[in-house]
This record gives sequence, C-alpha cells and structure tokens, in this order.
Amino acid sequence: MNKVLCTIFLGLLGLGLRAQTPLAIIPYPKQVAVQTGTFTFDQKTTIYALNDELQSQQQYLRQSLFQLYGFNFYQSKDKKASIVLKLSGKPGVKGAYQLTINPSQIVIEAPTVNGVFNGIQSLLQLLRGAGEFKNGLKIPSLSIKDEPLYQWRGFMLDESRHFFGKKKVKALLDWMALYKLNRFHWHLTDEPAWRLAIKKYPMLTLIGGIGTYTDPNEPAQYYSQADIEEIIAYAAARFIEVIPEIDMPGHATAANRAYPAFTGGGSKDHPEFTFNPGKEKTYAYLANILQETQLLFPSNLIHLGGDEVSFGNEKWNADSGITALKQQQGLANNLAVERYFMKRMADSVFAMNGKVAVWDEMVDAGLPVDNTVIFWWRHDKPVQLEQALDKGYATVLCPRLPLYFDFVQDKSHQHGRKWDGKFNDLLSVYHFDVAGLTSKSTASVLGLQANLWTETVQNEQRFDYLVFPRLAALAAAAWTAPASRNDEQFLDQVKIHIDWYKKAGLNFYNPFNPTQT
Ligand code: TNX
Repeated sequence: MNKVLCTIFLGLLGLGLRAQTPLAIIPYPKQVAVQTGTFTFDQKTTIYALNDELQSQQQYLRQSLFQLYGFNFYQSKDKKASIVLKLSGKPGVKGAYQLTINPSQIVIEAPTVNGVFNGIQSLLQLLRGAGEFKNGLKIPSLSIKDEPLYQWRGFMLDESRHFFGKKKVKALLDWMALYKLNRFHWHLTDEPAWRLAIKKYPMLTLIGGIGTYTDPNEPAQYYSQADIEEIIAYAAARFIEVIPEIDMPGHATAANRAYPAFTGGGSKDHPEFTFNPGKEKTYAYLANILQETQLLFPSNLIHLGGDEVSFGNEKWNADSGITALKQQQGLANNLAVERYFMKRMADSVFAMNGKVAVWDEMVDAGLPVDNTVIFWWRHDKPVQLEQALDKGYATVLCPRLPLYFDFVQDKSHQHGRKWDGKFNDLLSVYHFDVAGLTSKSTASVLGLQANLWTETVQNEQRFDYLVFPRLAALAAAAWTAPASRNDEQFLDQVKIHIDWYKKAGLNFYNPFNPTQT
C-alpha cells in the first residue's frame, strides 16, 4: 500500500474507533494515547488477578460488571485472560496506574492496590461510555498512564442539619469512588442534632439526635457505632478514608441540649451554642467522646471544628466561669480562650497518637504543624490561607466560592445559598486552581474538598440537585492538572455521565437543559 492510501486507511480506522469521543473518563487521565483497533467486551470476558493482594479487586470488578450487565464474568487463572490485574512498578505518586487496552487483552497495573482500583474505575467508565451491552461492547485500544494531582480529594456531608442515612451515604460513596474521590469528611454534630452514638453518653443521640434544621421535633435520627463501622468498611473497600467531625467549642447546641452541664458562653442569638471552656469537667467529657470516636474511625484524624466561635458577653462569661478562666490562665480576650480550649482538646487527641483537623479560624491557635490539618473555607479571607501555607500546615482547600455545594449552580435558582449574588456553577468548580489564589508556596496543600452544608437540603432530591454534576467537576479539579483541563471536552463527558445519573434515578441538575428551582 502506498503512503497516501495507508494514511487514508488509518484515518478511516481512526474515525471508526473514535466511537467514544470524548473518552468517558472523568477525571481525565494524565496521559492518553488512543491506538487503532478495538477490544470486544462480551460474556466470554474473563478476569485474572495476578497477585493474591488483588483478589479483592478482581471481585470488586466482577461485582461491578454484574451490576451493570447482569452477567457473572468468570475469574480465570490464565495469563491470557481478557482482563489482567497486576501489581508492578516502583511506588511513585500514590494512586497512579496504567491501563492498556489492545484487541486481545486489557491490562491494569499499578504499584499499589489503590492504583489498580483507580484503573478499574477508568475501565468501568470506558465500558459505560461505550453504550448498551446487547451482545457486547467495543472499546478502543489505548494506553493510559495516570496519576492524581492531589492526594486529598474530598467531599464533606453535613448530616446534623438534615439526616440522610446509610443508604444515601453508601450511594454517595459509590459515586465518589467512580470519580476517584478518596476522603469523606462526615460532619456529624452541630446545632440541630448530634448523629454519632457515644456509648458513655447515650443522651447525645437519644436527645441530641432529635430534630432537623427544618423540624426541631423530628424523632431522633443517628448512626449507631455498628452503622458507623459498616459505612467505614464500605468506604474502605472503595479506598475512601472517613474523617469524623466533632465540632467544638461552637456548633454544640444539640450536645448541650442532651448534657446541659457542659454548656456555657454562647451568644445572644445562640445561647447554647458553645461547650463551656470555663469548666474543667468539660475537657474530660469531650476527651471521653474523642476517645470513643478515635476507636471507631481508623483514619486516626479527627476534625475538631473550631469555626464561628463566640463566647458571648461579659455577663455570660462571668456566669459560666470564662472570666475566671481568663484570669487564672492570663488569657487576654475571648479569642485567647478559644485557642486555649482548642489546644487542650487537640492535646487530648495527640495523647492518643492521633491527628487533628480544624477550620481556618484556628490557623493561629499554635497547634503543632506536624499533627494538624487546616481547612481553608473562607474565600473572602485569603490571609488565613496564606498563614496556613506560611506556617507549613498541611492544608485542604474548600473555599465557599467555588467549593460549597450548598450554593446554587445557576443564577435562576431560588433555593440554596448565594454570596453577594455569586454562586458555584459547574465550570467554576472545574476551573478551580490554587495558583490563582496565592503567591505563597503551595507545597503543603493536600488537596481539595467540596462541602455540602445542609440547612437548605431537606431531602434526597435537593441533595442530588446540588451534588450532581458538580461532583464530577470537583473530581476533575482535584485530579487533573489545570493545563490538561478542557471545557469543551469536559462538558461532552458530562453529557455522557448525565445518562448514568438518569439510569440511577438521581434528581441531578442538568446544565444543558436548565430548570429553575
Ligand atoms: C459556615 S463552613 C459554616 C457552617 C454552615 C455554612 C453554610 C463552616 C466551617 N461553618 O456551619 O453550615 O457556613 O454555608
């Protein structure tokens, strides 16, 4: 064949093979080379895990395929199996993997089991993007080399304001896994309700679990410790670490309803808002709660809150012992009290060899850099981020704009929050890049997180409407380097994913066919 004919032939082949344009994989991989030829995935497809450590992955893949297509794709012990999973290569960036597809075989390889899991997610997305199964599917030959931009790719769910329960949380974890998100920050305590069972203090959930933001009389809803273990195991099987938050000293209203002996300070509008830093027994009480929490959550990282604290006026301070504490400890003002409190509570976690996370208010509380993670949320206070970075704190970025998912996705939306008329549309999430925020070294940035506060999220429908498709954009911003992001390609991908949301029965927001709610 002469050169010209050859080029035309390859070009045509290429066209045929670009049936999947763009590749359905979100977040988009670091390197993709599409080749000629296709792999046919059908009922005869078999799966081989080369290493014992990958048995769990072989099974996860087969279970996922069963759910999608209704067939048991057999496992095999033959190196010529259609899909081979293997551990190989030197450890590099955590979560890295390679996915190679040629007409006769698919190989997913990585130095870690987590990497193989990520490769499986990419393969599953490619298969889903290839359409209806009928008698089989064709996916293009290609070679992917992929690794994440950030190690912390998180999502926070507030279940105090409204409670969603195990089934919804598991569904969320499934979507997070599909998008290679790997940290679930669980905000379980706040003003309306306390949702985490603590055996030593049962009233925390029996009384503190009553109510929601919209209905203070709703019967108690909470997670038993067995429920928590179930969710943690479900998350762990998907390489998602669960980080509990016990918010203190503020946002403590529900706990204080259950155990009024530890309330004190507060403010005019929120009298029972804070745990009482002026009483010595408050510290032992909270340390006991943290003991049980640390035993439950293997992540060994507890978020202690520290946001929006206010210890009220002088009279309340005198009544609750805060004035006496100030004198005793030489604390100049309420801010100093806040820091004193936080240091003591953090010390109780360090005493168990644990680590703490705190909101950015605590950046100058003097917590040790080695064992503390700062969560920067106040987009209008860049100085808090700069301080965190200057001091070398491991920092998670979750600025309200654009990473709060209780903010609406479209200007026409009536429910949900806005900030001076601003909101968080799909592409603003997708474009998130720390480089635009600060000139400081961002070496200690762990990654990104979106937060779903649920004052305005009364039910699963609103949950879906705020989370999808922005969860996909969050994953892209946390995984794919800014230079490799491409709006047009991403939006085309989202169109494919929207079909999956429909099949799953989600009440997602469709940016291509906007509705007003
Ligand atoms: C601020 S973010 C809060 C939450 C609210 C949220 C509403 C943070 C650390 N505190 O308690 O739910 O704003 O957007």
